[in-house]
Parts: sequence; structure tokens; C-alpha cells
Amino acid sequence: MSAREYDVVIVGAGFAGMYLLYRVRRLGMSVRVLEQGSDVGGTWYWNRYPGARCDVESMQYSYQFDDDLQQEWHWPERYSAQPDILKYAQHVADRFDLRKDIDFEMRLASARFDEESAIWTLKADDDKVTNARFFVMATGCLSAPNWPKIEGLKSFTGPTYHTALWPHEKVDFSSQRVAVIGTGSSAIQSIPHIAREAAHLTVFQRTPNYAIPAHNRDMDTELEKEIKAHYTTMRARAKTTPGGLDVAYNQGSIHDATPDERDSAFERNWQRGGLGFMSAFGDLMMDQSANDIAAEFVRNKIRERVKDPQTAENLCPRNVIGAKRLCVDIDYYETFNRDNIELVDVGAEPIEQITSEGVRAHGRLYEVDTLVIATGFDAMTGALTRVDIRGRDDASLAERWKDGPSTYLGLAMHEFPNLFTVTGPGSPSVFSNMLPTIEQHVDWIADCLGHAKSQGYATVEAEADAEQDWWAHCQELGNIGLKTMTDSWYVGANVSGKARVFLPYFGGIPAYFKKCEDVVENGYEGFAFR
Ligand code: N01
Repeated sequence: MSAREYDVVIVGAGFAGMYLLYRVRRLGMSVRVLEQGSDVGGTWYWNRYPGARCDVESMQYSYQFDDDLQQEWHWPERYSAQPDILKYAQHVADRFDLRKDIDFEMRLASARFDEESAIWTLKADDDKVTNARFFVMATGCLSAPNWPKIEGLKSFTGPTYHTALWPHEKVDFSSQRVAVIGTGSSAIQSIPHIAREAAHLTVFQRTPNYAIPAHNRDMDTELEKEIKAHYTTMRARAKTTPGGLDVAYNQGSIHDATPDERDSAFERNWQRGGLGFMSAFGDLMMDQSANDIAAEFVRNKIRERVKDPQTAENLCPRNVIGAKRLCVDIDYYETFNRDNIELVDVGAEPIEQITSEGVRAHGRLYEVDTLVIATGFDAMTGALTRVDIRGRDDASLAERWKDGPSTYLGLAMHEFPNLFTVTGPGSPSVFSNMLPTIEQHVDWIADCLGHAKSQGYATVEAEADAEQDWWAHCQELGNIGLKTMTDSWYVGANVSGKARVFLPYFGGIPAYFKKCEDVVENGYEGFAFR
């Protein structure tokens, strides 16, 4: 059977893959998308756990490439729930007739670059082969599930669910004794829902997290009208902020404020809710004593929200606030006031074992009927290194990244010609509003493909020096301030055996976008076209 051939093959039909498909079609290039799931949506296709919701406000977490689309779509809530975001992705697929160019239920297993023909040979799990001139991994930053290394995990006889691989049908927790392992965003969102349904819930917490209330509500239709009337201005303003979010940032130091001014700044952000909490002062992530004040403010809120003082103390994080991505919660702390929930601290003494009947910790067996694993992702690199990608001279990406990744702009790697990554390591990605950042990456890649096509180039490849310089710059920025002082998935610390390297770019959206523009203006500086 001869292989199919396309100018461009995109892996992943999440928001990145969908928009790239739309853009590449307009270049008049043949294109195919390979998608592991049975429909579009990426993150929002897989993460169907109860309570899954975006931590960026709906009016900002949406595409802006098509004004009719952003004008016609109505988000029902301030923060969108997973089913609504999936509906949106499906609407976009219908509106632009995307599905006809997507192979669903096709997982890419390997990709090999042939230097002579300058063609990538992509092999799926079922051995189906697709050839491509250009190949784009649009596989997401938080998409490769991380399973905990706990002895006996497979021996549990009841149902086991990973939050990132949640079943499509509703999971019924009623009259069940449930254990949740993990207290990151996924757990913090799902725990209130599970506790409301289950007979009993045991939460195994290794490290408490800081959660800021979402204050979610129905969409304010007047605000929606106002934003839609000035959408372009709002989107442009968002691009001037470090996180690409239309949120007011105070650049001033907390040390210049009186205690009352500090409290009211934090209280204002607390009442507004969500990820913008750390925008109260400019030095919260730079100076430990500034960070301590913000952290204590949130701890005091936890103490107010949780009735039992010991449970409240156990839920209070002691690490740097903001060094892990903040969580955005709805009733998380109040859930610990219920009488059917128990918090088990496994910080000092890890879970000993999972048995056929439950979870063993502190010498005691917690018997449960259902296990929920909320242990996150092999972030930023996992989706790339889990595919056997071989570039020039059979160079293996996974092997090259054994001691940590390196990329040029989070977009491309030396020795891997014609391969692009969307929001790869070394891009602002997870430090920004992902959807607009995805659009910027896709636009950049599409323009680059158009350039290669119009100039008749067969290959484009990041130059070794450009990659090295960019990666060194990313590491330098990563080491400024307090971000790396806590174990987190930003530094790969959540996956056992993963190299500890700061993965995203922390220079902010304006500097990053400017760099990408400059690269193009300077004749694709740092890229070699042949
Ligand atoms: O994963 P996490 P997540 N024994 O890695 C614990 C995005 N997201 O899926 O901190 C016991 O944050 C681990 O403990 P520790 C968002 O960017 C977005 O919750 O490593 N516990 C931690 O508590 C987020 O940051 C939304 O000590 C173990 C938890 O598991 C990112 O995805 C919603 C353990 C993992 O937390 C990841 O979130 C959800 C063990 N052996 C997620 N191993 C939105 O709102 C791990 N843990 C868009």
C-alpha cells in the first residue's frame, strides 16, 4: 500500500491544530490532521472530569482570527465549563468544515525525516503511513497524562479514572467511597463535585495549592455587548500585558504600600477572583518577603473558609505563591466542611501502596470503591517525546531532550528540519492566555510555510546557534525571581526521572511577540532555508 502524501501534516485537532488547518488550507497546500481522539477539542475533549472549567474568562479564552465567529458566539458563563468549550470547538469545526481533513482515532507513533527527499514519514499506531513535507506537532502543553509511581496502582480492583482521560459517559459516584490522589487544579475543580455525590471522599494531598475563588456567574450580557463592541481594542490591550490577558497589572512594589493599601489591593483582586490575583503588586514573584505577604493573605482566607482549624492548616500551602500555577476554585475549601470528606496528608510520608481494596498510607488501609488519579501531566515535553521523532542523521528528539529540551522560540529545533511545534518548550504558552498565544504561533508557522512555498524552499531548519542562544536566554529568565524555588511541572519536577529544567519562556508576551516579528523582519533570522 503506498503512503499518502501531503505538503503539511498536523498532529492534534485541539485549538492549535484546528486553526493551523484553517490557515494552511488558505496557503493552497495539501494538509491532513492526525488526531488521537474521536473528535476535535484537544484538552477539552480529554479532560471531562466533573467540574472541569477554564481558568481564563470566556470572553478572552476564544479565537479572534474571525470576527464573525467571535461576534456570533455566546458564552453562557464568566468561566466556561468543559462541555461549553468542547461545543465551541465543535462549532468551529462545523463552521469551517474542518473535519473532512482530519483522521480521527489515529495516534502518531513515530516520525522519521529522510534527508535525501526532505520528507517526513509518519507512522500511526496501526502502522498507517502518511508522508509530509512539513510536520507540525500541535499536541498541547498539558496533554500527556502523568501516572503516579505508586506501588500496586494496577492491583486496585475498582474503577480507576485519570482526570485527563475521563470517560465520555457520566461516572456515577453516588453511594461510592472514593479516593482522589492529588490536589492540583484538576483535583481542586473535581473534588467539590465528587464530594457532593459520593458517600465518602478521601483526598490524598502531597502538597497543598493556593486556590483563588472564580466567583463564576452567568455571563453578564451587558458586559458581553460592551466587549463585543470593542473586541479588537480589548484583544490588542491584552497583548501588551505579560500574560496576554486583559487584566490591570500594578507594577509597583508592595513595600511602597501601607498595610491597609496592601490588604485592599489583595482584597480587590480576591473579590474579582481568578488568575489575576498576583497582579496586585509588581514584585510578588521577585522578592520573597513580598511573596510571603501575598501567601499569608491567601492562607488567612483559607482559615476563614475552612471550619476545622487543623484541616485548614493542612490545606494551607507554605511554598512560594505563584511558583506553581494558581488554581481557580469554586467551593473547594468549603467542601472540607462537609462530614463525608477526609483529608489525608501524604506530604511527609508518601502513600505506601495501592491494594486491591484501596490506598494504604500512614500504616492504615483506606478502603474505597473508586480511585480518581489527579496527578497531572508530563507537561510541555511529554506529548513530543512520547512519539519516536527522528530528525537528520536519525537524531532522536527524546534522546536529545534526556537532560532537558531546547528549542528556538518554542517553534523549531536544530536537526529537525520542517518540524514545528505549537507552544513548545521555550514559548510563553502556559504563562499566558493559551488561545491567543496559540493563534500567534499558528500565524507565525503558516507565514513561514507560505514563505518557504513562495520561495521554492524544500526545508527550513532552526540554526544551532540561534537555538542555543534562545534556550540560554529562556533559562536566564527562568532563574530570575522565585519561580523555580518550588517543585512544579514548570520545571519538570512532577514526573519522576524528568530533568529539572525551566520549560516555558518567562519574558512576557510583548517581548516574545516582538522577537518573533523581528526574526521575520530580519529575513527569518536563525532559520536556514534550503
Ligand atoms: O496537575 P498538577 P493538574 N502521591 O500537576 C499530586 C492545567 N489545568 O492536572 O504537588 C500523591 O498541578 C501532586 O502533588 P505535588 C493547569 O495549568 C488547567 O491538577 O507534586 N500526590 C499534585 O497535587 C494546571 O496547573 C485547568 O506534591 C501526587 C497533583 O498530584 C495543570 O493543568 C484545569 C503524586 C498534580 O497536580 C496541571 O493540573 C485543570 C503521588 N505519587 C488543569 N504524584 C483549567 O482551569 C502527583 N501527585 C484550564
